[in-house]
Amino acid sequence: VKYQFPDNFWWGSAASGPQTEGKFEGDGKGQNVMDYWYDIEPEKFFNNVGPDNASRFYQTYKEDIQLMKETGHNSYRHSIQWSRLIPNGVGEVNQAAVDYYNDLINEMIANGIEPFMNLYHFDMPMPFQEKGGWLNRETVEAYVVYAQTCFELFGDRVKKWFTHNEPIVPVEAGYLYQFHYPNEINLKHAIQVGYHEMLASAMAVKVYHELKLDGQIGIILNLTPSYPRDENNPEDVKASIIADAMFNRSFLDPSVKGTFPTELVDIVKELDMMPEIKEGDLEIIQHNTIDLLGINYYQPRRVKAKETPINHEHGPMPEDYFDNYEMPGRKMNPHRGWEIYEKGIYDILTNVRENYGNIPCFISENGMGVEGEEKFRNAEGIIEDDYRIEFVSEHLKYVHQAIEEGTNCLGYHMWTCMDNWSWTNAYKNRYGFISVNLDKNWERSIKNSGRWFKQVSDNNGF
Ligand code: BGP
Repeated sequence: VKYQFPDNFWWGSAASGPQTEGKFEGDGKGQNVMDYWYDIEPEKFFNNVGPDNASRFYQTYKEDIQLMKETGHNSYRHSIQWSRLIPNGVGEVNQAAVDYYNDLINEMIANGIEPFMNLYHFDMPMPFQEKGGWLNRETVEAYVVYAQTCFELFGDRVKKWFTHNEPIVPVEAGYLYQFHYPNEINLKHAIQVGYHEMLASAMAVKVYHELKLDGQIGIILNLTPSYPRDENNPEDVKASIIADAMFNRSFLDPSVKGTFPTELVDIVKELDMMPEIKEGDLEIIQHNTIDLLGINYYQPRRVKAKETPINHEHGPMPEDYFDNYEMPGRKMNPHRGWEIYEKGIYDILTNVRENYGNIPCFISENGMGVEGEEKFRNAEGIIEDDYRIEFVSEHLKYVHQAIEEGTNCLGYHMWTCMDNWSWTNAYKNRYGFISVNLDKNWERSIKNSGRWFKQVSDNNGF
């Protein structure tokens, strides 16, 4: 073994309730925003495949947990579906959901897989979406009640909790770049939504700590290191600092340090777009920082000083402050159109060590989306995804280096365990260690990468 990882390193993968369980309203689940959007605009979803066609984990989790074992998982992240547990968002708790989550958690533990539970993965209960979703302060209050319900029901066994997955995504997707409902372009709304998500997170952290449940609570952030076109050009560097403040530090700073970056606050004030902040909010954010940081890393952001004219059509936008830079020669994933830059993971981990008090952290998502993966299935029916093995091992080398240099990184979770449904992309990009054959009744089979990962986990390195 050349790259040996620390003892008790977390090897596993991540997924979410909405992407794996499916809609299955039969068991008392309420409607969430994705279910609703699919009902009204199915054509927005790749091949018209919606959330009711997720990978059926709700029915097959027992068998799926065996496959997790066979692929070396000692931990796995799932998310509780708010609208499954509390169908109207507030009020009555759905007993079928309590039974299901209890059984899921117990089954994982019995099989040596530590459950990591996330509370929010883009799945706003519809009764709250109708009132504006995260725009509305009432959602924050309801979310905190939901969080407390989860801690009280499952917190005796679940020791790793997360308040949100990628809170920047509802901001970007719903209110800036139009890839999730409600499809707006409205920076003022985007800022309010982000602020409320952050406040809700701090309030949930507070409740969790008050319950003294002997576990850790954190947040999962997709961090995209912002590299300037030219490090010696102060205008490029300034653009990269602003992009970093907007897309990374906007959640990273308040989550870990309890404060918002001044670069961002200055811009928001200048635009006269300060969110509604109630008395005492900022103290809550300041005093209720996280115990554990989950880092999702897929690709970096490359920026340069603004050169193109500002587009005023929709009012102010983040891109008024920088231009994206398509660096010549950068390595691209030909399938997903995302840059592959392995060293980015090291840069993030180093930044967390140097500038965020070396808070305990782990890689909570990293992975390679591939279209048309069926063509790599061999005669034995196994998908030969050696590109994924290379992708993961090249990233792991940098994780290893950061740990050697002192970063407190405790694990690596790939996105994802088994191919799953992904928002508007549905099943277009496959990410799993395990394939799901949609033409063969959702049949599962372990890919080459899953077999490889088992060895990595068994050897605690590679
Ligand atoms: C992350 C999300 C996941 C998943 C993944 C892959 O940002 O946390 O939920 O969607 O991206 O995304 P896609 O299938 O669009 O390539």
